[in-house]
Amino acid sequence: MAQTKTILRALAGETLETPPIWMMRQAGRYLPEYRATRGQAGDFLSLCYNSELAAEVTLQPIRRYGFDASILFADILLLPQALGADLWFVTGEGPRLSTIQSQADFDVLKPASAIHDKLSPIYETVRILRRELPADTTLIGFAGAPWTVATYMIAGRGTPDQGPAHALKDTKPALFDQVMERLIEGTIDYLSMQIEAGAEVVKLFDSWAGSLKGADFDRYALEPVKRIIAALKAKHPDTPIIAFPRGAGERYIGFAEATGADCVALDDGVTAAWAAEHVQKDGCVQGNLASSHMVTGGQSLVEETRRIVDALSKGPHIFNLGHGITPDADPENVQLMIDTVRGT
Ligand code: 1CP
Repeated sequence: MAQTKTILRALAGETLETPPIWMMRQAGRYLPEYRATRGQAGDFLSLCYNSELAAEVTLQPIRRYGFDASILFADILLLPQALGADLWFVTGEGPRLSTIQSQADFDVLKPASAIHDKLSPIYETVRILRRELPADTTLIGFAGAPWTVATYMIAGRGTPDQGPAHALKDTKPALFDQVMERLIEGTIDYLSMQIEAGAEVVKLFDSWAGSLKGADFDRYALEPVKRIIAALKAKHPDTPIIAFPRGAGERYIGFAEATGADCVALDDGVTAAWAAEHVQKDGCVQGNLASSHMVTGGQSLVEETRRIVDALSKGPHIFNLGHGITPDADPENVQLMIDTVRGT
């Protein structure tokens, strides 16, 4: 069936005159209406598991800006929690989890097939969104890629260099591989359920892929994503998949082809002109405006936005930031970016 939604057309490889647009973390703390709903929910995790309110915050940026896609409001750390890890958020600091340092720590985790009770409110959020989103807005589901999720599960928190995960990988490879296997299985099950509930596209966030070098990149960033994509495509061949190996640099080259992803998301560490030459030749790309422009705005936002749109205009492109929008961003700069992309 011919697609009418612009995001799905770009993901199918079509070059559009105006790239469709959405924004990572588009539902987030830079928006006053998000802060109000989050206050109503109590805290961040309560918001994630309250299907009505999670759908509400997902819809807020669609109402305000009319983005072409909406991304399910949830978090990559809900999967480890469903596998049995403790998870909580410390205000102003970020996530905290139980750690994995030994076989005994791993052995308390549940099998991948046991995640759905805990995650059922997330599937309900997806179902609400499919009913309530405008007909031309694409719904994106997501999960973290195994390496990135493993870095949090092993360290018990975000880390600047992913040191604890690298240490476990290098000193206890058999234990590390068990963590990765459990995450691969859980991610396949989790994303399958999101698709069955109504997600039209899914995205794998590998925010820390850039800290894997050489053969480690192939083994822990590329291979797991390839396996997840193969399993999802076997069950849901028509659902496009976006991969985001953030910080991959030169390894962006050939990543879509090697993993079977329909689109790769570009961070702001590569230029759009370079990506047009080396990455977009294999299919759709998404990205890559530096999110700092959402804080600073002005003429440099406009010029950089135009530069990216022009550089990627000869192939399939979905406009986005290179990483999530930050809480200190000005909502008016988001509108300026959208107007610049759409030429209005
Ligand atoms: O206080 C708040 O309201 C929480 C801020 C927040 C939000 C809005 C967190 C905590 N998560 C989210 C939502 C979220 N997280 C989405 C929703 C959809 C959207 O984009 O609008 C998505 C896709 C994520 C994905 C996510 N969570 C990633 C991958 C993408 C990325 O930004 O690199 C990661 C690494 C996380 C972990 C996480 N969750 C929250 C924070 C502050 C972090 C980063 C922790 C760290 O490393 O310090």
